[in-house]
Amino acid sequence: MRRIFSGVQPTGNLHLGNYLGAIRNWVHLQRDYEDCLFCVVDLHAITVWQEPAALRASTREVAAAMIAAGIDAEKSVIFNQSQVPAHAELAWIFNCVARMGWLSRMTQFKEKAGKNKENASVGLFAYPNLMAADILAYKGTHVPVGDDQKQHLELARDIAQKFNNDFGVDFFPVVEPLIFGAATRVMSLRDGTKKMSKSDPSDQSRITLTDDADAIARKVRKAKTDPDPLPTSKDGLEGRPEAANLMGIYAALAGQDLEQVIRDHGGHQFSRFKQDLADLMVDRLQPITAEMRRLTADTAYIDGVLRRGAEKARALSAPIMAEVQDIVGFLRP
Ligand code: AQP
Repeated sequence: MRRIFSGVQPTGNLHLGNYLGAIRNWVHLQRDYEDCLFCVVDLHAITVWQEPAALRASTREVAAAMIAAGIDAEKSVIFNQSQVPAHAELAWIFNCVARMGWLSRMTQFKEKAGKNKENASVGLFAYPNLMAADILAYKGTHVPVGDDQKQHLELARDIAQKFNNDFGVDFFPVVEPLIFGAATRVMSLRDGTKKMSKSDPSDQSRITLTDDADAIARKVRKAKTDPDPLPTSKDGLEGRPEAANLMGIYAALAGQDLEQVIRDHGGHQFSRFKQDLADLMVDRLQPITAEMRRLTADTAYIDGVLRRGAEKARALSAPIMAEVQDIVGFLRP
């Protein structure tokens, strides 16, 4: 059985990286895979402080973005993580399977906790165990994510294998990451060596899915570049992270490969290319933004989608969790 699972955190500032690296790929995958679960991972979000009202609003906004981008809410299961107890339950079991050493090597924890590790939440440290539980509570087999999640998925595979070994079972599948598309790692518009991210303090560093056409044009115009014209070959992108990022974004949005973008725009000044890129971005993103706004305002509809999704997700995870309990030795009187 092949089953897709993936998620996005409702932490605000949903951006072009989340769209090109994840959500847009999900839209394509739901055509090929019968079974797709797309989750608004609110339990993950609270590993760093979230204002409760903002968390609720972002949860609806992320669900609206998925639907506006083309996820079919009837065919795929869209839900928020906290409404399915299996996630937290299995995460606890995985807390007891995964080793401290494994989690200590996770680069995302090191980046997010920064110098002040003592003050980071325990949840932030154990985050990858919850991510493994998200997938394996449904025996998910394929996980489409951006490049930054590769290490966490390798850990999910290790956890599944250790669980199977420890209990002498062949129960959890080996999870396959699906990392594809022309923009698996969209970089910041202010620094081509840093990932575009929701938590970057500069709003100029990212294109968000709520930006209007003017904001998109302004941010692209102000994006950091170098003084040279665009390269005329792929080798010419070496050592030019900003050029590589903007050309990669163009390729992903236009549905072209990078070679084509280099053929069409190589030798142009950045000012000209930025105008083309902004026009393309507005053309591709504005219909999604408009639909997302409309859906976000219709809270009854969004809540209905999430409620029905959670019911389906609970039904899918319940028999798997019952088997997990039997394997672990929890008495089910
Ligand atoms: N810059 C990116 N390029 C490509 N894909 C990306 N993703 C995130 N950033 C990029 C992918 O988006 C999906 C959802 O991500 P998430 O909501 O779980 O959060 P994240 O990866 O922590 O996103 P941010 O923006 O980087 O948040 P902060 O600032 O909180 O760290 C994932 O599939 C991810 O790979």
